[in-house]
Amino acid sequence: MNKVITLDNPPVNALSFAYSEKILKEIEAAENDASVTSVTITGANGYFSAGVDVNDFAKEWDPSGTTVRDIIEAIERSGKVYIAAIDGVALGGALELALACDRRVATARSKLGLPEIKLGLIPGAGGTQRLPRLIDAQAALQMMLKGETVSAERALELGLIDVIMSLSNDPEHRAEGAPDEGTHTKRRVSELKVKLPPSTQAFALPYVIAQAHKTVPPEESGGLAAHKLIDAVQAAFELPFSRGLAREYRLFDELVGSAPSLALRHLFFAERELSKIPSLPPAAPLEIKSAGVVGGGTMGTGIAITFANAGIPVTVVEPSAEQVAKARQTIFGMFMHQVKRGRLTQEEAWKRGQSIEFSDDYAALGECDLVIEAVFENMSVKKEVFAKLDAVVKPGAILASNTSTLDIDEMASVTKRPEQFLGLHFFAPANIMKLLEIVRGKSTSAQTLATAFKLAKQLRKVAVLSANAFGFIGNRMFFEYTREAVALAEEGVPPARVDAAMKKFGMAMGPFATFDLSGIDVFWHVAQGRPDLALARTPILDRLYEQKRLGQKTGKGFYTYAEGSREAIRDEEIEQLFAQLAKKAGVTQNPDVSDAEIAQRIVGALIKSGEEILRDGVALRPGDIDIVWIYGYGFPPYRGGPMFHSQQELAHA
Ligand code: 3H9
Repeated sequence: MNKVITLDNPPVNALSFAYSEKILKEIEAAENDASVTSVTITGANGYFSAGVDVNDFAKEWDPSGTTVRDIIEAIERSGKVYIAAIDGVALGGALELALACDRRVATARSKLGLPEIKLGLIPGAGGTQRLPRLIDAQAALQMMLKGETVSAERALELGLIDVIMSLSNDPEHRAEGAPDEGTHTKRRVSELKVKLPPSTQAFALPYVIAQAHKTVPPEESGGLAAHKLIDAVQAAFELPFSRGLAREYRLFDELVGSAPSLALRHLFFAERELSKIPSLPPAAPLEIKSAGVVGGGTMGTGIAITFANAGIPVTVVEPSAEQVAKARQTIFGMFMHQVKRGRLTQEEAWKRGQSIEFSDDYAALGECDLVIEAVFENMSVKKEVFAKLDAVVKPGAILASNTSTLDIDEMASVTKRPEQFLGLHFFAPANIMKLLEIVRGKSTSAQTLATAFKLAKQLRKVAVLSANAFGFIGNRMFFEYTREAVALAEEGVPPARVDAAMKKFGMAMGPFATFDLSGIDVFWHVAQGRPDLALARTPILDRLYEQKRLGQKTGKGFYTYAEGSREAIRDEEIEQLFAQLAKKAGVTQNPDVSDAEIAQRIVGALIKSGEEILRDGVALRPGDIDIVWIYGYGFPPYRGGPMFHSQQELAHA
């Protein structure tokens, strides 16, 4: 007789300590029942299981309690045949559980993976020992290093599952019809031989690939898990199964308390908190079936592509036929670039391109469900756009501004629909950057916000709610961050050194390189409207603006750039300019600061600004700020974001 054990622990059937104990008991009951010859393990609630409950790691991780390891060890000892019948997601410890079974079947929609590295961990329930035995070892290592989730089809190709089949809705007959069902031969993965002889190259290559994909943080800190993963897989080659497993357990247990893992787990939960808005009445989101974008510049075209990529038809409006042609060309060029890079097929690029329409007439936006303005960052220009839009866009449709600093309520005031008005602040390049700030005006309705969060998911963006305040969350902090970088340069630290120290800290890019990438003119214009900003009071921006040193786009900014190149070359002229300005202002020179001090000062300014933002109620939670800085500004994920980093520093002070 076949017994079915169903993983049913909503929402995602996570294998917590308590739930693992329950499942272990069911397995023990099956083992003690002589009439049971095979056991099918399956899932419920649309998932097989998301793996071990990550909350259990937040508590003191105690592997001597009941964990998935005990379930797996019971299956491994058993003489009965175990079948994993997967429908939906099977991740982490849950896939490891499936790997310990004798057969694995999955529905076509299923997704399988060992994503532990994304939490700064390695598979810790036999995954590093069984996966390289079951499938090609190099593919196994690569999958674990990237934390990659594969489709059922790919899993079948890899030999990770035996067959793709549909599963009965009746849990008792879940895997009926599975190949070999009823034959009682054990097929322990632990008894298989690793499929590839050990070689340095076989190990090094996937590591390099993973680095390139930025799934593995740099060696000195977050790379810890990647090294331990390689170490564990090496054991699968060199040691008998049981000793390899012991090594994996030890390495995993060491990682649970490591700083990068704590940070990455914090981010995992912070990301899932984002759409929980306290005190917001529940509201059914509207469906955005078509969108409009006013403005075909860098932001507008990037936003249009984002919609097209998500399968939402979009219309781009520019005021003249000439500008329309330019916007069309930009978008066409961006799709062609994706094709050249092998990221899109010609057909797909064509299809997406066809879903974007262009017009020089606002009337073309009349039937859109949402229209986003992405014109020049100037209040009167934006108000003019919204007054026009409000007159032509159908009632009930949402109007949004992509402003990065300006007052949403002032813009909403020129419309008759302030409830359907909000900020949707995309980050450049909009089709690549994951962050979206959703800015809530004083009248923005709960339904408009709910629609924005749902849309963000469709657009594959990570959305963070911000109150309507200057610079919202990210840019307000960015101005303080860059102000401190400028202060260091005024004290005689070359911009290139400041940037190098920040990269060493883990930032994707130094502050001066970011100035040059975004354009000095962008900051200068913001500063004109906000003379109270500390950054606005530093004369360097005026000087660069006067000299037309606007950054990468003019070949000169805080660095110089060779024609057509983005490589930043240190420029002594800038250092001399800083020295002159400092002398005039009587700034004491102090160039002999260490890299650590540079990072401490700049990140310190960032944290101070984050604290103010929380105090002013601009961000809901410290975790929201962390997410903004991870996804919008290249803060290193293995430090958990500025607010988490500050908490950790305090804890260790
Ligand atoms: C592991 O397994 C270690 C082993 O190797 C060794 C051990 C010895 N735990 O994302 P969603 C919650 S490490 C606890 O919005 P979706 C989540 O917080 C684990 N909670 O839904 C949220 O809660 P709430 C390896 C979890 O459909 C709710 O479920 N596994 C876990 O967009 C819905 O989540 C992973 O890393 C968990 N493991 O995506 C998988 N997973 O509603 C991580 C989810 O209160 N999880 N929750 O906010 C995921 O990738 C996605 O959540 C998943 C669902 C694809 C499963």
